[in-house]
Amino acid sequence: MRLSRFFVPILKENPKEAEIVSHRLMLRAGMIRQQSQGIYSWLPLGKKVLDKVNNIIREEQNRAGAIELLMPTLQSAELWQESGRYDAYGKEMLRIKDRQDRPMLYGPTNEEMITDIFRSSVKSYKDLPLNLYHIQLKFRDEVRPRFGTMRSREFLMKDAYSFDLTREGAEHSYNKMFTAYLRTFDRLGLRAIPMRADTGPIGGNLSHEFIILADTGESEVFCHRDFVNFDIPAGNTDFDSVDRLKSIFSKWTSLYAATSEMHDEAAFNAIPEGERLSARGIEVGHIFYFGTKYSEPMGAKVQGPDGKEHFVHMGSYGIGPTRLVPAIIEASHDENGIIWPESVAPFDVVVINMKAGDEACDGTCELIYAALTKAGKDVLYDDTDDRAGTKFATADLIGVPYQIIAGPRAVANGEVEVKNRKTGARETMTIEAAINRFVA
Ligand code: P5A
Repeated sequence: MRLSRFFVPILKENPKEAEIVSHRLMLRAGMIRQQSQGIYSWLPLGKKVLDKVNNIIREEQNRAGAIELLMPTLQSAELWQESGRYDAYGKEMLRIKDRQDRPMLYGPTNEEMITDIFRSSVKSYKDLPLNLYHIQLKFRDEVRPRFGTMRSREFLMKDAYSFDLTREGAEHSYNKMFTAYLRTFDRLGLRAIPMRADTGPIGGNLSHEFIILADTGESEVFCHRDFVNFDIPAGNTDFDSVDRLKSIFSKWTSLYAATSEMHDEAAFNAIPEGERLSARGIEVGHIFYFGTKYSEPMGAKVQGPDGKEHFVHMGSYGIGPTRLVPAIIEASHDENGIIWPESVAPFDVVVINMKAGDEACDGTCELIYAALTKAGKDVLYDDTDDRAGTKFATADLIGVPYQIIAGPRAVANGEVEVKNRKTGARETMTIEAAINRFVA
C-alpha cells in the first residue's frame, strides 16, 4: 500500500477528549472516528488491525471445534420474552419498533437467538456436543461509555454458545473454550489472567473473566503474584484433555475465587503479604456455564440415550475484539506511539523514502516495495512528499514493527537502514540483505 493512496487521517494535536493513552493513540493514528457517543467507525488502518485480531480469534475457536455462523444484530422481542430477559435487561437494551409496530431490539448478546436456532433443528444427543459462534456487532446503552472503543455502546463481540447433554459434558466444553482463550490472548501478545467472576445478567454460577493488567483498567485483580506466570497450552494440545488444563491451574484452584467481584477477601488474605498482587485490569473476555437457564424456558431439549427428553446444558463465551485493540495498545506503546505485536500489526514493514523525487531513493524504494509485496508481505510504502522527520514520526506513531529507511547517502552506497520499532535498534545493510531479512 502506498501511503499517498491510502487513507490515514493522522492528527498532529492530542485530542482533548481522550483520557487514556490507547484512545489518544487510536485517534491520532487515524484508526477510529467517533460518530456519536460510544459509536465508532473503524478507519482503514484500524480495520486492518481489527481483522487480524478477529482472524486469530477465529483460528483458535475453529481449532477448539467451534463452528462459525452469522446471526443478525436486530432481534425480535418475542424471544426475549420467552426467556424472561426482555424486562429484566432494563435500559441497557436498545428497543426499536418496526413499521408494523412490532417490538424489536438491537442485540446486546445472543443466548436467546442461538437457543432458538438449536431447538428448531437439533433433536438427538447424537448431534452433541455442539458449539456455534459468530463475530458480530452488539449494542449496550452503557451508562458511561468511555475510553474510545474500550467501553463503547456499539461494539464487536465474538460470542460462542455450547450445547451438551450433561453438566459434565458442558464443563468439558467450558474447559475447551478456556484453553482456546489462553491461546488466543497469548497469540495477541497479551497475558490475560483468568479470574473467577460474577455472572451478572447472563446468569449461571460458573464464570471466568480474562483480565489484562493495566493501570487504566476498570476491573480489579487480586491474586498471587506468581499466578500471572502460568503455561500457555500449545497449539497441538489435546483440547479434549481437561486434565491438561487442570494441571496448569491446580496450584491456584483456591485463588480462582479471589476476585473483587466475589469479594473473597479470605482467599486473598490467605496469601502471604509480600506475595499478593492487587492491581487494575481490562476485562477482554468472559465465559459462562449456565446449565439449563435458557434451554428450560425456551424448550431446547434432545432425546438422550435413555430415550427420554433432556434440556440441554449450555455455556456462552465472549471476547471483545474492539476492546482488545485498545487493550493491546495499553500494553504496548511508548512516548512516540503504538508498538504492534507482529501478529496483529496493520503492516509487516514500512518502507520510508526520505527523499521522494530523488531518482536513486525512488528506485530503491520501488524495488524493495515490489520484492516484499511479491513475497506476500503486507508493506506500507511512505512515498509522500512529507519531510523525513514527519515520516519517521508517522511510522513510529502507527507502530509498524519494522521500518526500512532509504536516504540519499546510504542509497548511494547501495544500502538502507532497518529499524526495529520495539527496540529502536537500527542496522545498516545492503538493499539485498534488507529484502532477504523479510523474505527469508
Ligand atoms: C458471553 C458471550 C456475554 O455477553 N454472552 C455471549 C456472554 N458476556 S459479556 O461479559 O457481557 O461480554 C463479553 C465481552 O464483550 C466485551 N464487551 C465490550 N467491549 C466493548 N465495549 C463494551 N461496552 C463491552 N461490553 C462487553 C468484553 O470483552 C467482554 O468480556
